Amino acid sequence: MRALFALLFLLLPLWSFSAEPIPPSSELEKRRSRIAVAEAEELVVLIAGGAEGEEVLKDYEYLTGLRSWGGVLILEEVDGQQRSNLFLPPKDPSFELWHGPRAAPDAEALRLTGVSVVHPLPHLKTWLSQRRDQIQRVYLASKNPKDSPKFFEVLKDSVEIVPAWRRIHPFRQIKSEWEIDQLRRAIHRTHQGLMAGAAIAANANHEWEVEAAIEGCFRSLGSPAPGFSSIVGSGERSCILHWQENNGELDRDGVLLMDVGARSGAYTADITRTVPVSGSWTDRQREVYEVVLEAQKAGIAAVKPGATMNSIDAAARKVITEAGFGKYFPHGTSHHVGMDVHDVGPRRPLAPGMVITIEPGIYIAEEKLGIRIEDMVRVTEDGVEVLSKGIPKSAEVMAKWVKSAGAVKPTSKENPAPRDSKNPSTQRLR
Ligand SMILES: [Mn+2]
Repeated sequence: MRALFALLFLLLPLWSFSAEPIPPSSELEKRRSRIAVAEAEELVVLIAGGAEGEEVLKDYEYLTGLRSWGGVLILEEVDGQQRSNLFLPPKDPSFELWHGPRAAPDAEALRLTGVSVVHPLPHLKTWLSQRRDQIQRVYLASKNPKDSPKFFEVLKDSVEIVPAWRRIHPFRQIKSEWEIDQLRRAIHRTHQGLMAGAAIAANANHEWEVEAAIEGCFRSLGSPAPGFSSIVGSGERSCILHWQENNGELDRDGVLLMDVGARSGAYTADITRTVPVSGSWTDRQREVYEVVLEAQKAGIAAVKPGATMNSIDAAARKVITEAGFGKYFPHGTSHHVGMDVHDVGPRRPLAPGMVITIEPGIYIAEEKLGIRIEDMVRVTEDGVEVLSKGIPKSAEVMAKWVKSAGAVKPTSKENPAPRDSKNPSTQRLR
């Protein structure tokens, strides 16, 4: 029996080492099919990069689903059809000794990615030289600027190199149902982490203890890593917009601001909740909290196709300004979120499938009082869906989260939130 299990284990494809989902090949094919190039004259070239402690180029992962280092994806047009060429490093036992299995140029890579052809990476130079006389323009994405001469020395000097994001990001900005599912999973994990962080606040003395509780919860639920450096600030540090040192003492009479995001695979959540460290709001804290909450709801209500980041910001800002706190709201209200916490542009009116944050805040440094409330929303055909609507945000529940110290146990059950039916600064927050 044990031998049978060992055999089954050996037969598992290398990707099954990853519990995190990768996109089905049909999804990847759909993504690639939107990227058109001129036949014979143009190529889209994505160089994965990657190294120890460094992830691959996001646009490469977006179009291949692969996270292993060293691949190159080239899209070309042949006989009116897109042909996708994936160049992968040959299987290398010495690489795998140090870093584990990685995608190799074989039938399994072909099946998982759905590309037209998989080539061994050493064939790349010959492949390019065969197209030397025709190629006029290359849409290139690479993490390393030195890649350009290295890969294109075989092409003519006159070849125009254009950033590939122009061809990719307008589509990456629109999230598919599969991607929305990933974001829901990341949001669920973030919900659990925020509760764990609030619950420990009553018994902790330092921001790092809260950070550890949050990130420990994320990891225990399978998040590969936090989607960005956690912001955990109490007292005066609640007013530092990107406070990431998280090394201060908890202000027992103050607030605790937690701006964090777990991941699901390549996708990150980005949610902020602010709680009273003591488990009880002061009147002043409560007053400011209610203004931010009202502003956040106004921002959410302004989301619909055709709205802009500016119009949403204006809706949220109006509430804060009219309440007399205008000068204490020094950042923009929204940014796109997806594979990157500040996900790709371009800046344009909102369209169905875009996912953005709504995160107004009021930061009164002289009172050591900073409050931000951040949710993630999806633009729908007729309005907005709050993807993080399962995460409470009322002042009452925020206080209860702290008071219930010890009672909140992270759950490993994946339980995404139910679906909803229904400019002073442009600086973006996390
Ligand atoms: Mn954010």
